[in-house]
Amino acid sequence: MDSDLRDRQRPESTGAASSAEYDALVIGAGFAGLYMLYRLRGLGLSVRVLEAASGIGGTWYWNRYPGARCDVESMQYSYQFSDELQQEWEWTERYATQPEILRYANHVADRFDLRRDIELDTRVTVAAFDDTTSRWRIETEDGRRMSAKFCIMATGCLSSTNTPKFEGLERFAGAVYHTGRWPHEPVDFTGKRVGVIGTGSSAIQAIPVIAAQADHLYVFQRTPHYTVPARNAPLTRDVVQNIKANYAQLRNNAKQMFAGIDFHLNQQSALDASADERRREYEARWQHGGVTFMGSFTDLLFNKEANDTAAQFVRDKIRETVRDPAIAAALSPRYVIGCKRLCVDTDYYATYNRPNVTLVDLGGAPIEAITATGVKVGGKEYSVDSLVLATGFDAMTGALTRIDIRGTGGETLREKWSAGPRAYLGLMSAGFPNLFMITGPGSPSVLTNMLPSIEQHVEWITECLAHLNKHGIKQIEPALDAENAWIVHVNEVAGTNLRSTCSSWYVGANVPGKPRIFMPYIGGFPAYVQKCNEVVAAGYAGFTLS
Ligand code: NA7
Repeated sequence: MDSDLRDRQRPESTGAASSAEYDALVIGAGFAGLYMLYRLRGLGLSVRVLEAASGIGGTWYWNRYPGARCDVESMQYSYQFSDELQQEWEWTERYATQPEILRYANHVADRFDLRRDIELDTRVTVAAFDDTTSRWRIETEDGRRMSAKFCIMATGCLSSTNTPKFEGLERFAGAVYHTGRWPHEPVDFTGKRVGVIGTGSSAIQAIPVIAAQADHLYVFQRTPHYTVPARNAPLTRDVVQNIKANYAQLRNNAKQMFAGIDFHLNQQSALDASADERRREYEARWQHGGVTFMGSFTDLLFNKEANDTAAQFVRDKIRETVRDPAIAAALSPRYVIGCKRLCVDTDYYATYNRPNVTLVDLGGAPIEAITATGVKVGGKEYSVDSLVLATGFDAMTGALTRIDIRGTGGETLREKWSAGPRAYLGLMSAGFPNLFMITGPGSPSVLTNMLPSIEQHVEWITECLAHLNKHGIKQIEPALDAENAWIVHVNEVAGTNLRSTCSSWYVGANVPGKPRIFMPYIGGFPAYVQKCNEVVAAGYAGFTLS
């Protein structure tokens, strides 16, 4: 490629000085950043990936809390861009643990020789578009500067942690951990009284493991979450070989599915089934394990009455599992199942039968204070030696708005998004030319298997840059009316789905003061991909190319 795209080409892999100029800078070396680097190299561009962490892997680098594993099955939560890669890598369990996923990310980096263009320990603080040069100027926390024609945010949807401003937290004398920033050294809770704040997906994975080790575990629950058993197990050779023999078929089937995951979706309405049929279907899915429980019937996320039948099934399971009826009742959610992301667990509810576990139900009230020695709730202090904040993330927007991103005329992304994220297709935002987001707000992202969604975005961006190059186009950004129309559509579709009806991180409700907007696109992976392809086929409809 000898063209405009390479107008600041540097020799590759020089361990380049940080004041350097590149064709493209990619922020983040998780699954999105790694694949983006691979594809940009394929275009012949000079690329640098900037990563705040001391290692690659993104969310899987940080989230190393006890019990951390993916809730999408490992054979599907993996790249498909290279058949050699998917044939040679051996997943060992139905749901991969965090260490195994991190090993996989590192294997990919080595296999495709990616490390030489990744700068670790490099936190980006500023990304500013220079109107005169049409280039992105990047500043890092340690004061380095670099620039690029294209800036690609591979910053992740669940990477900016949410630490609530608990009164007195800084006074706590013991150790404080956040599940999303877990230390690399082993943490030993043996003989300790531990407090876990939060009962989302991270907590639900960590609680059974911590309970087995700690002297006593107090769980501070603001809202109960629904969770279904994972039924995790080692993958047998036969299962792996069967999948590998038909991998392309599996991947294609997955792409036709709403969530980008291949599974059997029952096309029947829950309300057309008899009570017995419903129970059999829910029981079979409960025994099978995993999030595909929500595929028991076709209307669980569209019809409240249908949803109630699944929610009641899970509440019955909680009552059967948890011996103390008062604890079972406190653990039983009353809102729409699947509204907050459905969790997947190993022995979560049964953990509350242990004599060393206490559920402290906040009943929707805030934690009063953290003292030097414990957690104060309703006037009572629970003494703990260690605190685990399983309080989640400033999801989807946090990693972007924490960077001072400035577009044309100096407009900041933070200001532009102050009433909620605004992006066309979740890929670009008007006023920020040549700045791309991978799985940004307004794309299916967190509602899907992240790996195929990441690959689809990376491939779309790659094709787009190749198009710009071929036609000598210097700049691309969304037209404001197309962006506005997409946001209207994102909101309209959200309104048809029960997922928009509760206080979840999908709507930003977990972060005080965050505008309440359903952020991901809930129209499904196939419809979204079709829209992206149509936009390209129509000559990048809705984008301004100059
Ligand atoms: P989540 O799902 O956002 O869970 C966070 C939990 O922390 C949740 O139970 C919250 O209660 C609770 N929380 C948050 N702030 C507070 C305060 N101020 N006081 C008490 N409790 C609080 O984060 P996870 O890390 O578990 O999972 C995130 C995603 O990662 C998950 O969906 C998977 O996709 C992977 P709330 O429900 O808001 O009342």
